[in-house]
Amino acid sequence: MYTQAMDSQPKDEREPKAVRSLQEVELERRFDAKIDAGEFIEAKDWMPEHYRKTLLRQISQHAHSEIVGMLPEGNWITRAPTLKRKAILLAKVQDEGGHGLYLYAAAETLGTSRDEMIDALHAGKAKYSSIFNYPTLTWADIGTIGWLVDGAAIMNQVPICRCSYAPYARAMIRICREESFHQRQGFDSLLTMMREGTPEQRAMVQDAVNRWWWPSIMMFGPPDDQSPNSAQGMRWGIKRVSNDTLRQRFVDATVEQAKVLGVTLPDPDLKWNAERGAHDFGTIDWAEFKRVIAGDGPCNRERLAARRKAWNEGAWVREAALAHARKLATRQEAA
Ligand code: FAQ
Repeated sequence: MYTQAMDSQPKDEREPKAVRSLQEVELERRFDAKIDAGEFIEAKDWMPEHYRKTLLRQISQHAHSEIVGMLPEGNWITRAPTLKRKAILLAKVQDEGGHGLYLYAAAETLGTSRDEMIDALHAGKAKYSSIFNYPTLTWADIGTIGWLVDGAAIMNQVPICRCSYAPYARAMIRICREESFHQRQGFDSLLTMMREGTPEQRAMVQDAVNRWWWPSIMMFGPPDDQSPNSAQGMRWGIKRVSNDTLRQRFVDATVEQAKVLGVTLPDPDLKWNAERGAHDFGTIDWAEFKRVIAGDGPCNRERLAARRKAWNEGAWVREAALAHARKLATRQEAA
């Protein structure tokens, strides 16, 4: 069970100690040797406190992103243009909810309960991906999210299937399979509009691509030389590939897909650099990125308000489930 390791240590024992015992030094030596040998760490294995906290931060942020990420797309379920597109979108949004649940369960193995993580999100203390703070203005935004946002998510998440923490790596294998369907359905929706649509529909796709391109390439996080968590994350095998390398891979793959779609990526500096064997691209507006992750993006307040409302309105379901569980336990005790 994912929750076996939960609260197995009292909180004060998890705080870093100034003086480490010989036993702890030896445990850390063995842990480092396991990481160096490319072995996985399981929930019940000893791990340094900083490793546990780093994972908890990343996995819970990732879980929150999946759950908040349901909102911009969920907004379009009732307005999908055909039954086929509606069924696809419903399945996709449900998948994102499922991804959030696998990830909260993986994070719980590190000793923090789902309620604590959700409280941190609702209090505005926990981060979630910057990308979900942008609005979905037209139906073309839905295809564009699938193509660009899920495309960026896959690029970032495939290496996490080899993360050193096994419960996270296992969750990511299933998530990546589903993300791949998400990317394909987005591309397919845009291709239909570009090939079979009216000039207005084609213009709608181009407008959506213009608005989502830069936020999508921000998803990979700050440049490597300004990424405070990267060095240690790479050392521990939590991160396998750097923010800038993944961003570059995404740009290179997407340029070719944009040609097939017949859309222009909104960057006049985007061009092939034969010497580097990669595309050069323009300067990312990091001031905008910082504003969005600090809570001041176009939809931050709306997203958190929607999450809090859903949580409050779902209280009766949680209470009923707990009451049912208590009733069953009492019956089993009596039997
Ligand atoms: N947004 O030192 P680094 C999806 C923060 S899921 C907000 O480089 P790290 C599926 C970072 O947390 C999308 N904050 O950090 C879907 C750190 O802050 P902290 C989510 C960001 O952890 C599709 C600070 O900046 N994916 O899309 C962002 O080494 C469609 C410094 O950054 C994941 O979470 C950002 N974009 O690298 C769902 C994947 N970037 O915590 C619905 C797992 C950075 O120190 C619809 N996570 N920050 O206060 C990761 O791979 C990493 O955590 C990174 C950041 C790469 C996101």
